[in-house]
Amino acid sequence: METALVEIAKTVEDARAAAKDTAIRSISATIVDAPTRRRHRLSNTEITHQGLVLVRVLLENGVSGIGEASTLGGPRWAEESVESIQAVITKYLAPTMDGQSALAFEANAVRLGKAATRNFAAKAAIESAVLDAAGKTLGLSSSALLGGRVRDRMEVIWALASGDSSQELEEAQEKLRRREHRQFKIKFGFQDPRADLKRLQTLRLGLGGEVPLIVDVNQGWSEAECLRFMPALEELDVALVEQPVSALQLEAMARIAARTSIPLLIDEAAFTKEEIARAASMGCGTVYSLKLVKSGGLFEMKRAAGVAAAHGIELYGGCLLESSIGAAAHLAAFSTLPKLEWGTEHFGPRILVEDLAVVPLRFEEFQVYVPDGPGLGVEIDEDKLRSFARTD
Ligand code: MUC
Ligand code: MG
Repeated sequence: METALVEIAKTVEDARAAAKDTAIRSISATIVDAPTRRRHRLSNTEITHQGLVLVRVLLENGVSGIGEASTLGGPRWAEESVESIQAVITKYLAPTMDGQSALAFEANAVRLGKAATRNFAAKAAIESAVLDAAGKTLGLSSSALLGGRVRDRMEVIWALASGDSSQELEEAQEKLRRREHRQFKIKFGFQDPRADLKRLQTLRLGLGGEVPLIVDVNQGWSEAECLRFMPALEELDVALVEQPVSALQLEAMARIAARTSIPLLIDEAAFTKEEIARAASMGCGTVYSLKLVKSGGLFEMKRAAGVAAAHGIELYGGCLLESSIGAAAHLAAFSTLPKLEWGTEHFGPRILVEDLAVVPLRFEEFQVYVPDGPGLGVEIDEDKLRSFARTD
């Protein structure tokens, strides 16, 4: 009995000592250009590489953590680019984290908020890396630090975005055959709406009536085009339409939502929880896409989810084509949400030619699994980081 008590006291002592040195010693940000397996087109950009920023945090106790900021087509999906993310982290955000405890999550978020306005991808990457290091120090998963898991896996949607309808149908059929994905999101908006509808018809005919199809217009249509073409989407039994009009036209989006039977997903129109509350109360949509590039942090993303849910809005676990590193951070938070009605679209690790994690996320039976293990549960593959890191 005596020995056991001594053992416990020693473990508590060790934990206390480790926790004491949780001060942040350094933060670094490395730009990564990771090739994708095929071109990925959206209304306002087209990529063949993913622009990511890998953030590494080192604590005084020697533990290091990793996080990832993602962009899509440089400063086009959002206003941040990999260059601005690296600069803002190096010059403004990292200095404000110097010496702060990795366990002071909320106080750290306040400090980051004071050091820079918006710049959400940069802030979220730092918080993810700090949470990873904190979890490794305490021997706890990030999802445990975020409140504990309600789910350890979730349905994962695949995005079709080459613009070549026969290639898209083939790709979707292959995902179905391999039991990897059974719900698909089609990118609209980079060509004439009639051409987009033809692609959708090909998919609907090829995949049958049961497969849920989501259309993401990425702000590409005017209200008049929505008036004209939404009935065709209803005809094709589209399950969800994402951000059909400009993020700035909230009134138009509300009018479109009132006219169609298809639920609208609010994406670019609402980043902060205040913007969610406004878009929700205006009736812009009934589903919200959660993303770290919009919330700026994992705890903040959970608060954003709460605001959306309070307005009766369903939740969709969004992405920005992150590698397993950034995806693991999102999944850590998504796993703790009481409801995640639409699952997630974290297919990023599978569209990259090479994922950045030593062990990529597990995709099985149409689901993606929240990685186990302390912190985020993923490690950066140093060789891949070296091969894709931008050196100039
Ligand atoms: C978006 O607008 O949803 C997510 C998947 C994809 O293909 O684009 C991103 C951003
Ligand atoms: Mg979207």
